[in-house]
Amino acid sequence: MSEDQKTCMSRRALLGGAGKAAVAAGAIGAAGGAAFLGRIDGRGAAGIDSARAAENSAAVPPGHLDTYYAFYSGGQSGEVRLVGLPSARELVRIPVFNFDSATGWGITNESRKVLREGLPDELKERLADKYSTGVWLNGDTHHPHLSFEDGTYDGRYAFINDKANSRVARIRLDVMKTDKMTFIPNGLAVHGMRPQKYPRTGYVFCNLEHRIPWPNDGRNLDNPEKYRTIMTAIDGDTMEIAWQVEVDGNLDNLDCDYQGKYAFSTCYNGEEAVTLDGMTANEQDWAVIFDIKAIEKAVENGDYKEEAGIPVIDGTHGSRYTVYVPVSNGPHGINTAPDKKHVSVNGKLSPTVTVLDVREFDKAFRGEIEPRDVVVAEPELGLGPLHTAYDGRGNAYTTLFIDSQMAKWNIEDARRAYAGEDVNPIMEKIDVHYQPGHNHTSMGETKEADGQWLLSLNKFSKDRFLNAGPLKPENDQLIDISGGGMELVHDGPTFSEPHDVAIVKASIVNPAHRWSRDDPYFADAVKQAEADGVDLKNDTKVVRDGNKVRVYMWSQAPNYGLTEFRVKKGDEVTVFVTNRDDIQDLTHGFTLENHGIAMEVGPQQTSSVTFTADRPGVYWYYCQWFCHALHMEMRGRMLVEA
Ligand code: CUK
Ligand code: CUA
Repeated sequence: MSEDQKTCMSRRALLGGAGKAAVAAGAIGAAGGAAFLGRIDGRGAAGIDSARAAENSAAVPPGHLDTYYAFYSGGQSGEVRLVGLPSARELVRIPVFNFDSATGWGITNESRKVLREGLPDELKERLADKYSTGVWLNGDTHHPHLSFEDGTYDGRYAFINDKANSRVARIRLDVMKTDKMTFIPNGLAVHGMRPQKYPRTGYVFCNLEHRIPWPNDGRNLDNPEKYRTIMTAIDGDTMEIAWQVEVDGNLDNLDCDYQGKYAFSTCYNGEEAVTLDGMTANEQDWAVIFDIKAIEKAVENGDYKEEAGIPVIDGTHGSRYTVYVPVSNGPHGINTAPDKKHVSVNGKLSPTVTVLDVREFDKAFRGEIEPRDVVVAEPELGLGPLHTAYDGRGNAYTTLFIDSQMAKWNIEDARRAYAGEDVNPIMEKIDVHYQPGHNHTSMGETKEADGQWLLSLNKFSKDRFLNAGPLKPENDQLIDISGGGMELVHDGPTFSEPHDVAIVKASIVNPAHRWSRDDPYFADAVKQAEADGVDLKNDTKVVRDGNKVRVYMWSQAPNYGLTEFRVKKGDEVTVFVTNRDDIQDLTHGFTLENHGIAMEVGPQQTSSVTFTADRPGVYWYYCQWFCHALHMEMRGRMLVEA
């Protein structure tokens, strides 16, 4: 526990209240803080009216730390956001598939290397001609999930899908940077995605939602019956694709078990149609279960064909690697409970959630029971169930999109009702505002679900905030579930659809304060410097190599190692900046005026950027992160000779 957390704990004890309900009022989030801030006015937590404080258990006083990290997807912004909970204070944004002006993501050589890995091979060379960017700069992130070991988070990585451009990325939690990106062929729209929970991650399972012809080369445009799609397993350690499984229908969301044996997905288009009417025509769709061990054996034994260089196993109807469990038309979310037994398949078009028992899956694969016999409950909850979260006490919370409600229900009671007993599994419903999609509980997708907090990610905010124009924010609502009920404690506007979020105990994530000098993230720069005989931390040097010029400089508040460098018109210039400041929070930058260039250079980090000096003249570069009283003076000139 950090010093700050200790202080926080002791203050809590001082207040003498019951747990977090007694934490004093304070800033309650990025948007909602102002009203409460006035109550703090430097008196410290002890000076606060505790009755008022108890009104809002989401309050975290200024200077105090949150107890959870929330990893939000950024939806169609293509990024991931790091937020502290319960205050809902946004900490940083982590650029992934998007372009980011602040950090130079999409500009620096280090980020472009990662982004280029996420291009399909056939575009790696061609894209540079077609678009000046040379990389894709949009994405659509939906499902942030952290790496696991033995059923709980291990603090190494976060993974995130890109529905827009069929990619999966990995974020290193030590530096909160995207370090790998994988493009997935043989389908379109990477949607459902989960890391393996046991024994560790391991695989990252990814669904491709939209069917396309194989090969997708123009010969089968008008023959949807020839379209196919696949589930993909990526190796989370190498980010290489391990194998794929072809399925019938399509693949929406995905989860996996706590035993390391099965992954399972929802399918809303068993019809394999290409129009809305077609996709919703049948009364039933299904959830498909994948037998991971059997698939691994199939790969070992060569029971596959190769598509785009990847082993593709046949998992269509009749395959021994899959079981198709019929459920009502159009299921959506699929969520494994922390009890390690139950899986909720959320009905979407049906008012029900279909509960599967993973302990029955072996029998279904052996053909001893019918696929549908793995269903052990099917409570009717309300209209538009999309996703389910859990509190670790045997209860489930399901979002009802159409009803704009959160339904709390008990899993055992739902089983008893399904078995014919006269019990109502629904415990409580509350209104949320409005149209919830995903929800998530603190540690709720791990075996350590702690039943403290529930987030409802609502697609519409309507009248809940100041009118921001035609494009309004979403509304993410924080619900306190620690007391056994559901108490709505905070509204938080979010922009550009965070579909999903993972809420993680703060102690599990341990980011660094500074970069390590031998970090692989900028190893290429270090290697180039060695070849040029440059000590990055101590030398400044301009190396000419034909019309390639490499400029090396360090930064140390408020100075650059070089206050000018001289190149010729037409030179391909690479600038390396190494921040030799070792002080926490002392980030510098390098912005080159009128060249579209900016980069972040964190403590002990090296960043580099390559561009063509195509216009003679004087161009200033300056530091764009306010680092020192003389920050404005931290600048230098690039002199471009005609
Ligand atoms: S999906 Cu968005 S509400 Cu992409 Cu997880 Cu369900
Ligand atoms: Cu360095 Cu501002």
